[in-house]
Amino acid sequence: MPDRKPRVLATRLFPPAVEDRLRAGFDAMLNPADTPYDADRLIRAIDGCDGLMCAAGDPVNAEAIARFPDTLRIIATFSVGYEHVDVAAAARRGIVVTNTPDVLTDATADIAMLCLLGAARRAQEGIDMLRRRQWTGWTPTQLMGTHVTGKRLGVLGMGRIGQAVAERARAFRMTIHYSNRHRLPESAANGATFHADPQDMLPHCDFLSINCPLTPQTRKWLNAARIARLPDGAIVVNTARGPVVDDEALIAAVRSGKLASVGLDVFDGEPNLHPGYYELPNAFLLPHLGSATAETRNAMGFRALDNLEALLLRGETPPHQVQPA
Ligand code: 8YV
Repeated sequence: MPDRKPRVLATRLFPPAVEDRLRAGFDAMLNPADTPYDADRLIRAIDGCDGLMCAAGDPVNAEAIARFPDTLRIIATFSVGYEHVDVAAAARRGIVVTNTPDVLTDATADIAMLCLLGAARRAQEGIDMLRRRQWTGWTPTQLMGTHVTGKRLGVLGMGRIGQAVAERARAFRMTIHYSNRHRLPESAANGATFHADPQDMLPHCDFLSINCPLTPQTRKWLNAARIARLPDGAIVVNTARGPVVDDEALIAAVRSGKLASVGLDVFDGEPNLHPGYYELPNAFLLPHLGSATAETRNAMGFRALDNLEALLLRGETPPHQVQPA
């Protein structure tokens, strides 16, 4: 054990059980008001810290990392996605970066199915009609949506979450197609059809679920040309990262009827999503709820703490270290 508690800056208000454990092991600098940090405030606050516990949206980019104090040894993000952390810049300064894989797979896959069903079954229009007191009664043609059972689902990014989405979709008797950097062994593909080039998968997608990380290669991947390859009336679901889609193209495709709908939990520029989405009555939109269950958020926090404790309290390699691309 070090002779003093290592100091850790927590950028957000984390669940109580997570903060209790953070305080027990570390000299914890908390953010009870949950005011998001901008780069300058982060640089001031992190002075003298050994560890940083951050979250999606925090400015942990190359410029900020270059200004971090020499004392900082680990950046533990409370997320599986880590595009907000410049891992290469951290590595150049000898700072370890960790994430929280696995524990949010099921919660995020559940939200993908909620988005898929919500978009297919016109849930937003139904909810709006009801809550505006405009429902005058059942009619044989009211809010007819898209049938899910037996349809084809294309999964873009068949990692842990993509596979969990496919597993759920099979219970809806959907046929699974997928595209991934690597073909999966059959035990993991479970009968899903592999497309080495994701563009070749698009004509087979009555539903497309985006489950890939945000990288320079996937940024604005779903653009107008690729949307055109989807069957007419297809539905796009995104629970990964907003910037994987080109918002203008997606909104135009829903407006024109090329796409029946979209189910989105993530947005470019969150929380300031493209205003065009608000004008699509049939879009099913959620405010980044993918991992938002009490159990999952605790598990994410504990996983981030496993990483911090391994390095800062025991001098061990953290269990969930990520490497530069
Ligand atoms: C998290 C997520 O809630 O873990 C991720 O990558 O997208 C979310 O579900 C969020 O990023 C917390 O930092």
